[in-house]
Amino acid sequence: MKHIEAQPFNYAFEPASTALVMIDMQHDFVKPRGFGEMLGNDVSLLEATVQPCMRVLAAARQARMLVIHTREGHRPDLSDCLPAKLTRGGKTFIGTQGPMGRILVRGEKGHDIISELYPIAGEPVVDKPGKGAFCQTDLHMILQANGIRSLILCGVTTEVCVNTTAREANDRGFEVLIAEDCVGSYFPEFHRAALDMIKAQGAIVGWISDSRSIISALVP
Ligand code: TIU
Repeated sequence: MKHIEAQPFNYAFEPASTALVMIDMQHDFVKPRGFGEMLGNDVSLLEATVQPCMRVLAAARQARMLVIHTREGHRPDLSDCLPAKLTRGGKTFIGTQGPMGRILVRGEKGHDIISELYPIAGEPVVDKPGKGAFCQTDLHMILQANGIRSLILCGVTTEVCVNTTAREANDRGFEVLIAEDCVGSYFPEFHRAALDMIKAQGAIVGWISDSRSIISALVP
């Protein structure tokens, strides 16, 4: 068993049964002129996560861990986008034409993962229509087929897709660790509160650590 320094207490894991899940590191959330910015957010707040994410991704690859990438988005005909989601934000953004193609539509540049963190051969990419990565996807089956019991989460945004996925995973019996400098939010106060909620009450949802501690456990 290996250990990562974490809160509220150290996180025990075996690399062979642990997956790194990179959540929604897509142009539409991280870069200017995408979905995040159209919703009125300052996307530069998410840029700080890219470098630490790159370091954790490299360490996970070196440790031969399973790496999974997720992307939030929809079919071009939007048949998998529920009306309630389509009109959130007070306006229809999803599916409209933006500078990086149609917003949050699969196959468009805005929907794809940023080049710094691009998947390599053998790393499953899970396309998800919702905020949680388990909702209407084959993620659970991929984890089970690979004997995964522990998840290290990176990505955006802390209180939306990362938090929803952490809760879904915890309820399915996975041990979830979030790398705090590898997750980001458009709202610093939500970021902090979202992380505090995960680790409260003796890791009620999971553990919080950082890229440095994770990397030193993965590639000592
Ligand atoms: N808006 C926001 O904070 N997030 C999302 O819509 N999706 C993800 O977090 N990926």
